[in-house]
Amino acid sequence: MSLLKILHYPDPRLKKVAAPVTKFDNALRALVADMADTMYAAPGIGLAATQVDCHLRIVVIDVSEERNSLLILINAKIVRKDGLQVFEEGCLSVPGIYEKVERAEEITVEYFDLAGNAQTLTASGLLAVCIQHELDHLEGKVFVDYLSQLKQMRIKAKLLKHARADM
Ligand code: K2U
Ligand code: ZN
Repeated sequence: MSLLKILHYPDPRLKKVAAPVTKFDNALRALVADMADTMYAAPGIGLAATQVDCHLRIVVIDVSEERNSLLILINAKIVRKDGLQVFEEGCLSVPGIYEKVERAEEITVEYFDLAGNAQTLTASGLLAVCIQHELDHLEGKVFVDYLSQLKQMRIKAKLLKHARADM
């Protein structure tokens, strides 16, 4: 079990765009295991590789009550979006900040599983929000980017002040 360091906003590495996974090997399996350990320990219901400074298109998610239904999305792409929903989001990279974000209510996602098999998933509700939130991370986007410039400035100032206090 290895816990990885989660980058905190406004770290510029959170803005990097992740590259596709090309090797479905033991190194990938080890990274996914560490990401899952890190997500469960945080605790969170999702984690993107970008957040642990690994810029590959990998996301782990578990929205189950029992915390025993790990979903691994590799090279995921949203191919259909329907409806709208508003959810008060948080983020392991933006500790202590919760803001409403509008996203698609239902999505269809094409991705590869850990064995390299192509899969398709249709999700709605919290799972749809989480998948969209995590795939944003792989594009270098954090949920605060949807907020007003004033709110973004205030959040940046607050988190930078906390970071200095922790030094
Ligand atoms: O990307 C992350 O930081 C993981 C988020 C995923 C998430 C954000 C907003 C909405 C749904 C999922 C963390 O899990 S934030 C913690 C959390 C926990 C339970 C429910 C919602 C958010
Ligand atoms: Zn996040």
